[in-house]
Amino acid sequence: MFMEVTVKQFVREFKQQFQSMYAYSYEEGSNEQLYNALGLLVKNYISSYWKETREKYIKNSVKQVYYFSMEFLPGRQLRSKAYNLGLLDVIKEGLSELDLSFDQLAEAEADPALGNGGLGRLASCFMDSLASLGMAGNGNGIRYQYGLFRQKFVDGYQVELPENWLRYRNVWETRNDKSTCMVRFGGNVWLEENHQGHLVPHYENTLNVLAVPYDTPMVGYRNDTVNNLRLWSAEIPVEEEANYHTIEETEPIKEITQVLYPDDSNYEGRLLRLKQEYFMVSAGVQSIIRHFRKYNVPRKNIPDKVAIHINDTHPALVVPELMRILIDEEHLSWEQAWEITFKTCSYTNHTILREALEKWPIDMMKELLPRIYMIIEEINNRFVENTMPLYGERITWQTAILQNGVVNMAHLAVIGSHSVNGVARLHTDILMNDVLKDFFELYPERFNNKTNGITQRRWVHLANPDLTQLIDDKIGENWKLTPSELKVFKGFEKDKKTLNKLTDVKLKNKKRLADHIKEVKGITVDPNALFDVQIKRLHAYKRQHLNLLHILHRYLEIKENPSVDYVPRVFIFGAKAAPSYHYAKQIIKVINSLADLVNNDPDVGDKLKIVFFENYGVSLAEKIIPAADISEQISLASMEASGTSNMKLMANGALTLATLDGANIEIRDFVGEDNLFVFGLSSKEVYELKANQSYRARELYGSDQKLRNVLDALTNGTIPNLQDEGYALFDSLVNFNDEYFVLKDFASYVEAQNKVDDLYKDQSEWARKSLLNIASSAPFSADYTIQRYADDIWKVRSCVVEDEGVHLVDE
Ligand code: 475
Repeated sequence: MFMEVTVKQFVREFKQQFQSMYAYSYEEGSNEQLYNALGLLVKNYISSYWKETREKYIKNSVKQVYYFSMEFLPGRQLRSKAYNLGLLDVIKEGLSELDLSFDQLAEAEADPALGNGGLGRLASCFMDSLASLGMAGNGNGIRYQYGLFRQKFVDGYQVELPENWLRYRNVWETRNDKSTCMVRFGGNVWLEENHQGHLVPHYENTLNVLAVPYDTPMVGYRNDTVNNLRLWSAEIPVEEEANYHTIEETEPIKEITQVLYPDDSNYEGRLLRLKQEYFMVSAGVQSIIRHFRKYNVPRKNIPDKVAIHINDTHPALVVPELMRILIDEEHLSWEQAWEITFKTCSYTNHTILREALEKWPIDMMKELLPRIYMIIEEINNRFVENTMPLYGERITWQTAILQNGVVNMAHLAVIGSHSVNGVARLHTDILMNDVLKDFFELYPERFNNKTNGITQRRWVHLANPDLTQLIDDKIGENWKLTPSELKVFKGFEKDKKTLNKLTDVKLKNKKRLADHIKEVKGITVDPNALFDVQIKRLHAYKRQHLNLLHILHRYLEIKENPSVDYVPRVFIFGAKAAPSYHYAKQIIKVINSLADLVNNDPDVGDKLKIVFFENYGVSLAEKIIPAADISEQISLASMEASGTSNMKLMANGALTLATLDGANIEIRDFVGEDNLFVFGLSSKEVYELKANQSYRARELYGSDQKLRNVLDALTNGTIPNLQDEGYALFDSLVNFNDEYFVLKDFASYVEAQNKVDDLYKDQSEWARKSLLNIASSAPFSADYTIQRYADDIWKVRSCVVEDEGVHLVDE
């Protein structure tokens, strides 16, 4: 069972490693250098397992999953890799013998922000679970040279800076020049019959791009499994270098993998984004097929040996690309190729936001990917031919791939996959009854739910070591391998000593966060105050502005009556706005200006503090989440597909304050109604309100005095240093009828917040509920989620021998 390295051996090897890299003693090394040396040494320890895992998969010819995603958000990797290897303690001890601090070195690692938010982080949790379950799971994505922008606030406004995460090298990746692929764009394509009577495509004037894979090991939790995350980088083909005469001429190639698109909610339809998508898809599919060619797998057996997962529609071109290779290069018939493709592919939808759904102009697709477009057209024609006689005109045209001059990528993904899933029960219901309801009529058997999950290894064991120790002390360590055993912790809900310890752990985490707040924001907060946390992308549907209105309400109440009995609170935000999302940026500005007002008003004191962290991401989340008391999950019901910060916060003992949206509903079901705070419209009510168009935001403004005071404070100069941002909010909420029903939910939100205060006054009752949340969080382990994907969709099994690694008994 994994890595036997003694402290002595580690110390020796670390010194050697450092010296061989930098040619001086580790004592003179900077944190970056020390981190690099340590990282490479750990990677060295990993390498034999990486090799053996690969060989094992090949030898046993096991079925492999390829998770295609435009985004991965792995977070810093040193700690989690060392932990999963079982080496973390040895390394810490060894370093301290050298008078070095592991924590300090670990902070020197760049956090690869190769994703926008939930979808990318989910992909990385899944990679961790696949390896930890001993399943053959590969990631396939893009090695963006620049990750999601680095967010700064200047005078309260968001400013975006480039995220050059590769500046100091990336010790985890291995460039794999043996496995490059060529990806073709544009040019002319025509079909000609060859000697055997096959129609084969001929290409001229294509732009050829070399796809170079960079592989990163994904280490399973103490089970000898190391899987592969393959990220592709675009380069000029060596043999074509002479054709490029100036730096400018190389731009169209280099730009393909230069930067991540920073919008998680709006489909823009830029040509470059389509290039990125096809580049990643084509390189990935080519390298899969090449692998199976090499091992002589009969083509018809591909679905028994490969599952390709399409993470949202961004990689949906997998469908025509796999068809292309099977038909043009493997010379299969259309019918054979289709059977294989459809059985191999599966698709997850992550959002119902209409503006996020990808629809590529046919003209653009035709010009950039002529052969792929021909195939899409043929898929569409056959679909229409088959569907029309059975279901008639309406359904057929509603579900067609080609509609009004665009390629509907969700339709391509559904038609080309044997499985379509949503990411929480409610979300899947909405897909079946609304967003994809015509498809549900055509293919009910394809639809299924897979509620999201998170890896407790990163988000509890490592982010919250004191809580982990407390749980270990009470129920033993089995829960780490069998998450369902966490429920044993419920047995301590009435144990005063345990509850006190739990309160101590939380307070310690809050002190640590308070220090960090002081350091980076210069704000002094009281660790005994209630820490109220909303961390996620900034979007109107997530309703950070509802949170804002409530804070403003409290502020006004305090000003009117300084002795009002509010529990001291620190409102903590972390959120990036898409650079082109003007309204989201205005909300950021208003929150920041309100923070300036509230944090410096002597009448307010500790009753109210607002901390808006800059540059929210995985590393910051790891600091905030263990210190949270309240988890704000306040999206308009029906809008948030699942949420995953809700699960992380719950697992760390925060109490959820939620609308009945996404996975919040399942959280309620597991922890019980009494142990969280629910408010607001239900998704059914939201649908009804929208359908009967009876909502009048202005009437609420007119009739609710408290609400009016708050809304007026946006525009009457109460909040200092605003341009038109307060008016913009007021306008959208009052004059443009409040698209996300913020005003409608305001009263019940305030009421719920008051209940939060009341409960917090009873610290032992609070601790009891917190404990129940922790003990009820196991069902949201990504290990269970992945087991369900494996059983129901991918049909893959664990390759580790019994009694090693993670065990999934009942949930
Ligand atoms: C949902 N990202 C969460 C999470 O399932 C859910 C969209 C377009 C372009 C780039 N990124 C995106 C998303 O749609 C996204 O992150 N969706 C989120 O997926 C995981 O928990 O509710 O909003």
